[in-house]
Amino acid sequence: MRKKITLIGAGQIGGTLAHLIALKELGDVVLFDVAAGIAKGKALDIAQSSPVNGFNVNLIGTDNYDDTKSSDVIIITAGVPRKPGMTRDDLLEINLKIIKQVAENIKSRSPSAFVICITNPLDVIVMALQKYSGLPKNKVVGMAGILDSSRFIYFLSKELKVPTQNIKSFVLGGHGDSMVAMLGSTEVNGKKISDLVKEGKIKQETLEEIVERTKKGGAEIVKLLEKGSAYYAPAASGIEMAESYLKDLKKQVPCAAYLNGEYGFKNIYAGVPIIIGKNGVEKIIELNLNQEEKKAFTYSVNSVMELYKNAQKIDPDL
Ligand code: A3D
Repeated sequence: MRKKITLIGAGQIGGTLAHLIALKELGDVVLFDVAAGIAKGKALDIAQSSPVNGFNVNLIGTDNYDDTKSSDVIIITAGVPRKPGMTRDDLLEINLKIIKQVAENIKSRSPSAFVICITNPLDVIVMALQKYSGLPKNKVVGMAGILDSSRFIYFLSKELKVPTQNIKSFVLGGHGDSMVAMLGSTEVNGKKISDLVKEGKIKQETLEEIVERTKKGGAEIVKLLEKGSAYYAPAASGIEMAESYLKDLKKQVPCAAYLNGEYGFKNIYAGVPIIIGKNGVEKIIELNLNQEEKKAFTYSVNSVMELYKNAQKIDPDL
């Protein structure tokens, strides 16, 4: 039987997710949005491309949560994106309310689903989603690290004129301006990035500029688009997580996962490398961070904790 994938939020990312799921035939798609017309229109539009693209999955649009019942995977993008000049944290109050409603509806209809959250501010929203829904912590994860890492690798590949496939790196911590590019684990054609700096292949300041551009990668696109935020790369990143779960690929990917003592933190979601397989988050990989990375990671997780305290002030249920 085909898997059932529900997308809560049929906006820019939701629509792109639906299209990718159909093209990859990952499962049948339920596109849910409070704006029913958008969900129905996008589902119908994508379904009408099936004769051309040759995929065989069902797509429906709806504003009725009953249609989402017994989903295998749920990807949440419901909420408001940034406008130019806004930080992700500015979205907290409005998106928290939305996520509470979404969580209650998931809990009652799809308690066994693997749930991927994309709504910002990511780390705090995914933590709130887990609390509100009561779903197991290994089944509720946030998408951010794959996107941030992908941006970093792309910028490096352009600078070094090396195919992206030949670069290994990842970005950890919270999905905000304090995210941490793991330079100590960054390799280009199997060589450490620090060796490339020593050899003069890339200047230290250029590398720092790329790290900065990665941190502000989302804002750069918000500014260019003028309306809305990035959606192609965020959707592709969410799909990588869903696919690893559905096909039990056990990929190692950086995601916002619940920490229970790993990296010295407890009771908080933050971006770390995890293994995603048929059981959801099957393992959290603990990397050996150098002093500088440890400091930056701690700072980043502390900023997530601070923002979570603000969320608790907004809603004492948290
Ligand atoms: P957008 O195109 O505005 O789509 C959001 C959709 O959510 C709209 O169609 C709304 O109608 C719908 N919606 C609003 N309230 C509800 C509700 N209560 N229930 C169901 N649907 C609702 O935004 P988008 O798709 O561009 O972005 C969605 C979210 O993802 C935003 O919060 C962004 O900030 C976030 N985002 C996160 C990343 C990460 O890397 C974590 C990257 C890019 C965007």
